[in-house]
Amino acid sequence: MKKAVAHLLPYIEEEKLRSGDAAKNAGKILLATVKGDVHDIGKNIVGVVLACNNYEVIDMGVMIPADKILKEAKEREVDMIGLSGLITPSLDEMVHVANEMKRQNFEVPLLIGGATTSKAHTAVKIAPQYDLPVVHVLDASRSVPVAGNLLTKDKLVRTEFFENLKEEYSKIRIQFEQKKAHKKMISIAEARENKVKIDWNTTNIVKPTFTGKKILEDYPIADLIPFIDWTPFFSTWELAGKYPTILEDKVVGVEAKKLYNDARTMLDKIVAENWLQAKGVFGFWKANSDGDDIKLKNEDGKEFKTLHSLRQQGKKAAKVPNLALADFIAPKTSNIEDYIGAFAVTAGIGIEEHVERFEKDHDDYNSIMIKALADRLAEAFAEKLHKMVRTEYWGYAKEENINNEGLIREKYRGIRPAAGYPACPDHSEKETIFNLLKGEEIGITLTESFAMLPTAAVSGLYFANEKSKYFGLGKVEKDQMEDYAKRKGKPIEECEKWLRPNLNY
Ligand code: B12
Repeated sequence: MKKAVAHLLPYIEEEKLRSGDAAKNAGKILLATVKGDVHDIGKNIVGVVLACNNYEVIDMGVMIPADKILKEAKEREVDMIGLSGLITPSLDEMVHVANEMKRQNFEVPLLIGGATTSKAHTAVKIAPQYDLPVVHVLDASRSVPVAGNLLTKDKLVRTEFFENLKEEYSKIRIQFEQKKAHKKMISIAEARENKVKIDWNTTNIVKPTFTGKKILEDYPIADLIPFIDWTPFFSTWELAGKYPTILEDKVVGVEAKKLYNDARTMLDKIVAENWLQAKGVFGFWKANSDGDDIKLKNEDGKEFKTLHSLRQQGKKAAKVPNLALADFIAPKTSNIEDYIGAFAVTAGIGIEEHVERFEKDHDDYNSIMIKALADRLAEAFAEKLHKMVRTEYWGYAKEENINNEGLIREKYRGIRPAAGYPACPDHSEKETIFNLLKGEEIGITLTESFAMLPTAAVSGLYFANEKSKYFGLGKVEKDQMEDYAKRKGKPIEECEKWLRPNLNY
């Protein structure tokens, strides 16, 4: 890891020194984050590391449609294409790019990376679309040896690398089919029979202090800093370890401390010179569950919006329920009024001018630093607002007294599942959340893949029930998807697109 970090930092320094140096003869690589996806920190770090290993890197940026990527690749006669993506909808887009590369007779390797990608998905879904090497790369430091093996002048090494890859990926496809075949699943009817049992008559339902939505305009960044979870910050720089112990780590401590000090210095500037603005919108609505759906009601109790939840369908051990988020809201049949909340926050407003300023100076270090900090601040805003909701705005946990460590470990009552996370993997539910909150009023917009802009943004729902907990949906069967599509009033094919990794068929 020290090497990786040592690996990253000197590169970034060196890149600044040598930018524009023509000796980039290891090969020409085109990088892009696919259509509908806004995430670029990961891609940028890969670009810096490859550029410092004498690759000419053409970085097209984010939200790039397949035809544009392939047109640019042809015109620039690149030796390799690299795709990045953070959210599930991007996986289908990567399959589409590979398919188009075959249709257009491309003859260059394809690299796949990003938080949502995996070797399994690449082997099972992307590689079969294209006859040339398609390689999943876990992180930046591995992109160098992979690129080297794929572009080396030594034909033997290239061929051997591709043969080994083909063998490895075909094994993964067989394992995937076997796992799917052996996965013990139950019907959606049985799963609903085994839902979590809550006695609503004895459940203490607290009425929020208001219903409808509230905007937090220009929330003080300084007030968010104490809520920062620093551990993911260090993993962005490929430094593994938990904060704060990582600062004293024998191997990476020195690097971690340098990074942390630079980050604190930049945070001081962000606050003193108002580099970033944080805005949030949140609210509460009367609600009752209706099967696996959650019906929201306006002031006069009329249903006006529906959120759709999915239920775990894997066979569970005795006394273990098959969960769905709707279980945590009182059912209509209980005749008990319950409530649900929703939120969207960002800390990325104003970031562009600073990123442009750093990139103009070929200062990748600070360009990545401000993006990583904006992400941390967005997550900190979500954490702080949830605390204010529990103790004040909704007020179902007024006595709560938890420090930041406890908050990061979710030691509080209630949950804030973010759309796209394992309990609600369907990103398209963000459409309903944003209709409810009017996120555009605070400058957050959705892409066609329901990613949010500014990138440093988080959105989700609030559940107060003391039995509510985070869970992974896991795999679902066709019977539930047919029912889900009917409830959403959408063709099943469209619903399947948003839930591809969860389909067990
Ligand atoms: C930090 C983080 C965030 C940050 C910022 C993310 C970012 N990078 O822009 C914030 C807080 C803003 C965020 C928000 C959200 N997130 Co988030 N996030 C994460 C987290 C914890 C780490 C991702 C990260 O930044 N890693 C650090 C960077 C440097 O790594 P990386 O992007 O993976 O890139 C490295 C490699 O993948 C590789 N690589 C990347 N690209 C490429 C390209 C090529 C060609 C190559 C060779 C290699 C390569 O090299 C890079 C450097 O090593 C992951 C969980 C995880 N452990 O991965 C969840 C995760 C990615 N987030 C998730 C979700 C759902 C969201 C939200 C939709 C939640 C919500 N409803 O608000 C939002 C979306 C925001 C938006 N704008 O639309 C889900 C995605 C699930 C899915 N499959 O769709 C994850 C997987 C969490 C989970 N367990 O479900 N998130």
